[in-house]
Amino acid sequence: MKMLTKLAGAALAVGALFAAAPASADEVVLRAVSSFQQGSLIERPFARFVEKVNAEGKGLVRINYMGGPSAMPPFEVGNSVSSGVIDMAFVTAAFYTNLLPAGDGLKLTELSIQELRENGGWEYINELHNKKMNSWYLARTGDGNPFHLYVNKPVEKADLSGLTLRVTPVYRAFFEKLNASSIQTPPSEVYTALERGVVDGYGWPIQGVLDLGWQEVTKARVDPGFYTVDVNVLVNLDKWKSLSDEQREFLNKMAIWLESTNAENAEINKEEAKKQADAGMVVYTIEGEEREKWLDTAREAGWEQVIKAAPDDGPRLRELLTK
Ligand code: 173
Repeated sequence: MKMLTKLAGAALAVGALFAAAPASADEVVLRAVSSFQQGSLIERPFARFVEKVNAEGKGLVRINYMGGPSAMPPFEVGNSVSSGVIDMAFVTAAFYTNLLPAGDGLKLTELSIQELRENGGWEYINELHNKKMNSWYLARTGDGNPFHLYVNKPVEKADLSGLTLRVTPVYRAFFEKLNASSIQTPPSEVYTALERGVVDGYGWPIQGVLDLGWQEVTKARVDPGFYTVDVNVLVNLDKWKSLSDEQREFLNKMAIWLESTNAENAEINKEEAKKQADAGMVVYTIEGEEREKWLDTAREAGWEQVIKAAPDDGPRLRELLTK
């Protein structure tokens, strides 16, 4: 909370400095925070979004991008957008399961966000965010970017006995179902946990390992990947309602553009896999029946955790998100 207070203080100071600047009376300024490190691959879509909004929204909407995990602990970002400490958040649902337990299911989607906007899935997800965390579900990034297990000990089968793994809610049910022990940490603690041998591996998407320097302390990636990254743009609901129709339409147009950039992930994934290999990381590929078991366990343990945590909302979410 100390950091939050400092952040709010800094915002006020900056606000005071520019109070006399000639801002258009109709321009709204949205204070935004990312739960992922600025300049990293996971964060890049949001950085591009902010740039585009600020370039094209002059006089209408401006995003004041206040920072990433050094400005606010990632597991606090959901609380902050919900309460209105910030107006906009770039955050994965795994970091706000305290507010929206069903959000854990977003990683389990088998449909793209474009398809979910067609089949009513987006509407339902938005309704859950409105009701449970006072937020508008503006956009989803991450489609086409799967999660993987990364390890420093050999993994040949769908069995993780004897391994202690760093998790978030994304991976916990799956890894534990395959007999791993788990420790939850934010991304900022992964490097040290590996370096000290506190964990034998961790879950993370195909993208971004090298941004964080983890290739230095990681032997191998386990294939296949599983699930789909969801990193979402949320807007505090009171703030969203206070915007004009024109401002909301503009932000929706920007959101659709942001979601269209998900199509770039296939290419980025290839580049990332190559960079990991160039850095000396090897790949353990689980094959045949074990591969089926790996993927089935991921899916079933994932939904089981969602439905247990959100018995009212989980089943409907599963209907809308799966084929
Ligand atoms: O921290 C994590 O491993 C995690 O849950 C996550 C979620 C989305 C994107 C990247 C990481």
